[in-house]
Amino acid sequence: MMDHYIADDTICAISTPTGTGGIAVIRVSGPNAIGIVDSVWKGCKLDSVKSHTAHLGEIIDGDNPEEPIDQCVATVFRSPNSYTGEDVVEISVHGSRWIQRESIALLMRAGCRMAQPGEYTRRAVMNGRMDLAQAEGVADIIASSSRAAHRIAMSQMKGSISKKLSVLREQLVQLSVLLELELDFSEEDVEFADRNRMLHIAEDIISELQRLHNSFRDGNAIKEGIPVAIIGATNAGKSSLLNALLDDERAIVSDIHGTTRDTIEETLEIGDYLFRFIDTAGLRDTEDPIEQIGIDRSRKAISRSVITIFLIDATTLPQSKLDMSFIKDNLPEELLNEPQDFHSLIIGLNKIDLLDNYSTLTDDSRQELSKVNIIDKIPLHSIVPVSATQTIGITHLKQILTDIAKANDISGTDDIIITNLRQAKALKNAIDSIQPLIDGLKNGLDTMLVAEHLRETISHLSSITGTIPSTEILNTIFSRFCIG
Ligand SMILES: Nc1nc2c(ncn2[C@@H]2O[C@H](COP(=O)(O)OP(=O)(O)OP(=O)(O)O)[C@@H](O)[C@H]2O)c(=O)[nH]1
Ligand SMILES: [Mg+2]
Repeated sequence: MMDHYIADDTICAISTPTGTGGIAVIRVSGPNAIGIVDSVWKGCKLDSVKSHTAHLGEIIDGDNPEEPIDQCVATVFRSPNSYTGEDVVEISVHGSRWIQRESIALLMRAGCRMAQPGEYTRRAVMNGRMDLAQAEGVADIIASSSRAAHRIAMSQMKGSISKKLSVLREQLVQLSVLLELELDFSEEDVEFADRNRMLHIAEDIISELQRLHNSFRDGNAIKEGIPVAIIGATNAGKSSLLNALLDDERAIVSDIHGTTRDTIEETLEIGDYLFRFIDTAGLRDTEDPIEQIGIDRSRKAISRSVITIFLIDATTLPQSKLDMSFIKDNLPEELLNEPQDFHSLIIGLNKIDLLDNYSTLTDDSRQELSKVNIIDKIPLHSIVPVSATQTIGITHLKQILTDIAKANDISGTDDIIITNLRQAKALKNAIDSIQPLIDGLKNGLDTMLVAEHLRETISHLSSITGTIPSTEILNTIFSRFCIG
């Protein structure tokens, strides 16, 4: 079992980013952590100090005791009250590359092994300091690049998903115990678990699991960047818009129609959110098979996006006036066929620097927008006049994007959110195995089979928090860590 995991070696690594810094932290963890650091330490004997205390001293190479490597602070955490659950010493050295390199080399000569990515957290899981979902939260916190992503990861690290699932799991375990009893007394034809009550509980649980599973799309968008597809006809200025948003010459721009052949993705943090912009190949009829592949990818990008910017070259508008029926006629079919619950549509009118009636166009868009807020079931959020090359209206467009993100933000609610593919898959498996349980209960299925479905559901739920983690699951999760 996990609580009895004892590593036989002591690991060390630099836990701060590579490079030079004011301070670098070297973390040493394992059964011999304190002894090993003591053997290279000049100062008070760390073996005799209290847990959770910090001590000034020097790191000394025994072969060259006259020349200390650094003056530094060692903080001692005794097992089991440390991050890993083992004895841990954290040494804060001055952050020169030389000091970091020499200190690690010295610790390794004294008996440490270099830690693998994620090994500290892995040991924490093995020692029951946290469960797998929490460990995934740690990886997400280290990787989080926006406030919203950080908020979700924090809640996961503190165990919100684990608590929720353990309540659901506990209910199922109790039912399972009753069913097993029934099976033991099968000859006597007794019913310990009231079938109606079971059905009730199973239905409550499946709807909760479904809610959690549905949160994955939004949760993952917050973590990986909210996907925003930029689509439209060739030469509308899509790549120019991407460059203007990023303030970088990322995509090739030219007046040749069909310049962008493949989708280009770039992330950008705006306000509290991370967005993932997808520049696409311009939509047009083409004989060119390569261009056709690109266009197919553009259409797919629509279905992967949460926000779609449909960009129109405003100089192609009839009489350069905003004409909603013209826009509607030119909307790509894929957008109209998409399930609309996730989509917000922004219509961008580009190249307004080339128009004389730029201000009337702006007024028209405001007026049209107040009349139309839905085009064929797609919620039309805004009509924005911009100039990608003259960077007019870009700040406004960014504001609109964060407004949409904020309006749909689930990270600030108390609801628990799944952001992790492994967890989403396990939830799906649990849902798939609880459904036949529900059907079975309705149709008076044999106790033996009901019990089997129940066991399967419990095992899928357990795999999320890793009540019984397999080596394979552990390896997959910790291979995602770069540090920690
Ligand atoms: N005057 C003006 N020209 C623009 C603006 N935006 C883009 N252009 C020009 O329009 C041409 C096409 O721009 P792109 O960004 O390559 O257009 P695209 O939509 O990516 O085109 P494809 O990749 O072929 O689908 C280029 O010559 C740009 O310089 C703008 O706001 N004003
Ligand atoms: Mg392009």
